[in-house]
Amino acid sequence: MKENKTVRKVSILGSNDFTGIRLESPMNYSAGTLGVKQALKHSFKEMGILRSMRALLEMNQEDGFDCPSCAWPNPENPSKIAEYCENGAKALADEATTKHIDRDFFKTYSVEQLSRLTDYQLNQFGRITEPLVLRPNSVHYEAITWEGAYELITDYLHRLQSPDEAIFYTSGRSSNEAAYLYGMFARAFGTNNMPDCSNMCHESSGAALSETLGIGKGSVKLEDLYEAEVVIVAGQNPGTNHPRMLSALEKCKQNGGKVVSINPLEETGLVNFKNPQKIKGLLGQGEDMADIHLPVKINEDIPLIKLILKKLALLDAVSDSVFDHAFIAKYVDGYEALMQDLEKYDAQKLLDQCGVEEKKVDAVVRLLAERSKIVVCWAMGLTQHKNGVENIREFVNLLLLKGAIGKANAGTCPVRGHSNVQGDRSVGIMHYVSKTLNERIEKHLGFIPPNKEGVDTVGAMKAMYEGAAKVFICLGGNFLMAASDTEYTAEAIQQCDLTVQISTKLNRTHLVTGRTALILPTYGRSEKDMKDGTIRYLTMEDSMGRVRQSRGLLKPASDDIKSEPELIAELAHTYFKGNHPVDWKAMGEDYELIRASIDKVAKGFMNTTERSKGIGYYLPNNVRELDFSMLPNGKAQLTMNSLPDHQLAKNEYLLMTIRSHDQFNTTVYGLDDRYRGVYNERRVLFMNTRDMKSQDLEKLDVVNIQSNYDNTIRIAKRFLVIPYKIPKGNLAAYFPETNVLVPYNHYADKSKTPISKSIRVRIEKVTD
Ligand SMILES: Nc1nc2c(c(=O)[nH]1)N[C@H]1C(S)=C(S)[C@@H](COP(=O)(O)OP(=O)(O)OC[C@H]3O[C@@H](n4cnc5c(=O)[nH]c(N)nc54)[C@H](O)[C@@H]3O)O[C@H]1N2
Ligand SMILES: Nc1nc2c(c(=O)[nH]1)N[C@H]1C(S)=C(S)[C@@H](COP(=O)(O)OP(=O)(O)OC[C@H]3O[C@@H](n4cnc5c(=O)[nH]c(N)nc54)[C@H](O)[C@@H]3O)O[C@H]1N2
Ligand SMILES: [Mo]
Repeated sequence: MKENKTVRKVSILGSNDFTGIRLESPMNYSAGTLGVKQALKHSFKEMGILRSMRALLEMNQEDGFDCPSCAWPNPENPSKIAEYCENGAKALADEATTKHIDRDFFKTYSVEQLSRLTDYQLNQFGRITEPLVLRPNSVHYEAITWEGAYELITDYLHRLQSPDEAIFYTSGRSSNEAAYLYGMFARAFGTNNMPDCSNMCHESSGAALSETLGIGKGSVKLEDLYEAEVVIVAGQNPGTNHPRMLSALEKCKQNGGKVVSINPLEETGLVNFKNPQKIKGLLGQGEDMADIHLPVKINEDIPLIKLILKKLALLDAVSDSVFDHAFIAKYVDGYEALMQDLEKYDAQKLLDQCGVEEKKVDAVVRLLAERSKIVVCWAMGLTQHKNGVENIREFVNLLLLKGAIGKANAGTCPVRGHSNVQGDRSVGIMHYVSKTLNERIEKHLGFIPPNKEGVDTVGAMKAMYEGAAKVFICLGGNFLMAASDTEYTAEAIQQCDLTVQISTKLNRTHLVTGRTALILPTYGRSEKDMKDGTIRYLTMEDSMGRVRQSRGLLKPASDDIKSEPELIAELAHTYFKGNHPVDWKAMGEDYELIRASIDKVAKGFMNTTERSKGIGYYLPNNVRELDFSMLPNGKAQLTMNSLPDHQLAKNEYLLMTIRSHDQFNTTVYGLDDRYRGVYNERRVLFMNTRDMKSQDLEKLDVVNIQSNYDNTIRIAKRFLVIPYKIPKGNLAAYFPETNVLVPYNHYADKSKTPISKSIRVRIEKVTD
């Protein structure tokens, strides 16, 4: 154990007391009137009725603001009454809450006291309303002026021996304007140390798609889903995490499309959906969603897809029309090699390994054999594994063989998480070096950016842990709880001299800090950003590459908080003392200047101020144009991906860490997971009844979960066992309570995304 540089005795994990569980059967439909009721309940409680109604009516509307929850796009003609979902409404209520905290709150409560609470309790305190500082020998945050805060950061930055001793983290809720200024400030300061939440999220998708299709983003537009013939939803729980996607799937089904779900769990949203925007849905008639559900074992998607490809290849050998040979000949590289490789695999072994019944696999094969307008949607169930990149490449193989790329109603759909995570990357938040971006920065911004690769999330943890980084600045997020290996990450953060959180609400990363810590409170999406009597707006990019404006309308939580772009600009101005080729201050005041700069520097952006109005504009996407000229032989790449090999000993399981229905990542809105039938408790472990029997466990027994990697034992304490329909040998529990189990040094090859969905664990009954 390293010596902790801070004197504070904070609790890293907070309380693990049980909260009074109640169990019901998992629900067999999502949304409906109950969804609407839940949405309004949260809103009214947090924001009051008037504020709620005003805000909800503007959310996702043309002149309104972008929902702060997920990155699912808005339709071109949004429903005038309610273009939001239950969880979007919760996200809004959470940010626009009328509960506030300030210096008096922190005078009353020390960080030590607060750290003993749960994440749920911390979030309940409400919005932070003024800048605060935690001084080295203190356990209480106290007020600081904005100027004082900028000077303090400047002072610490100047004291570093090298710019690489500072790290600039970004969470994906920031606007393009904020992320751009932030990324450019980090570079002007001299480092590419820009980890972002994407490293823990869709980085595997970016890596796989860049390599096979030449762009790290998806290729479909929202409207493509409406008339797709088959939509595969793999490793994703849209009912909870992207509820508005269900309206798109509903349209697809009404047009005769079929939906296939590939998931160890039969997630409620994929069973039946009662669309709350339609009378029919409100009256209780839903649309059955997944036509076929393949309950694949955790991380056995590759064997499953290989089996499907083998079966399709056999059919193709007879008819020659199952694969799109004209498309393959013109656009695809590696066909023969892939066919030969497939022959190496034994169909029966693949079947046994993936754990799905053959008749279900055959049903999907029949669907795919006859149809070619295929969309594959996926999220964390594919990306957060050791072979996360290969998982996605295998699905790309399927699409390429079917010619389901670069045409209407077909293609790739990595469903993004944070509402602007894709935009942040597009405007320059990345730890690696892009030569063209650097050239443009030099040309248009007039300074030479660093050309040494920076650290990603895993690299950041390690650098702080080892003392190689001393200042840690976070544009949003909750790094401590989002990153893997919570106890290691806590030690890492506590090694820092200064940690800075630019944030809206209190979370654990504000309590487990460097020697000195700052909180710089900022506006939420829904808040009105006024400057000299005019409203300013920001832009975001949705999951499908469309850039749109977002304009808040609510009164900000306080007069003493600042917009993200403005505070970043002021910090940069203070740091450079006005002596830098970029006029930071002017940009912080006038976002049009930022957008004009983005247009020149970031790839694909053009005339953004004009074009982002209304429904916005799409950034260029080579896959939509069938342009693969940047890839070997100028073609899309088929790849050969090996089978996962989890050598599980007796009584070892694979654990996936998933989201409940009442949380947004580390922000816990409530203690229910309605669709899965769990109420008032988060410390639960979903388990197959046969496994429970063989481990001699009863419902609601208390267990500790334990992982052992490289002879380091990590333990997540006190979870209640719940019998659940999950494949034998597999377990599920919620993130972030189980992040303690994820070893910091085990992650996906190539993307370094932590293995949060396939952690090898044992469980141990707690008897006292
Ligand atoms: N309300 C709400 N919305 C959110 C979020 C939130 O926390 N709350 N988070 C946002 C963010 S940042 C993200 S990235 C997305 C996350 O969206 P999801 O990826 O849907 O979120 P998870 O809960 O991690 O769910 C992963 C799903 O993958 C399945 N799965 C796990 N392992 C495997 C596997 O090996 N194979 C297959 N085929 N399936 C598997 C799980 O059963 C689960 O259904 O949602 C975004 N939207
Ligand atoms: N075990 C496990 N770990 C995971 C995952 C998993 O599935 N399993 N998922 C991973 C994924 S997909 C992701 S994306 C990461 C998420 O990682 P992060 O993005 O770091 O975490 P969040 O919980 O989304 O951050 C929430 C905090 O952001 C701040 N915030 C909210 N809105 C705003 C805003 O508008 N501006 C600013 N400046 N701050 C704001 C609030 O203070 C809030 O407490 O976690 C990852 N970690
Ligand atoms: Mo994410």
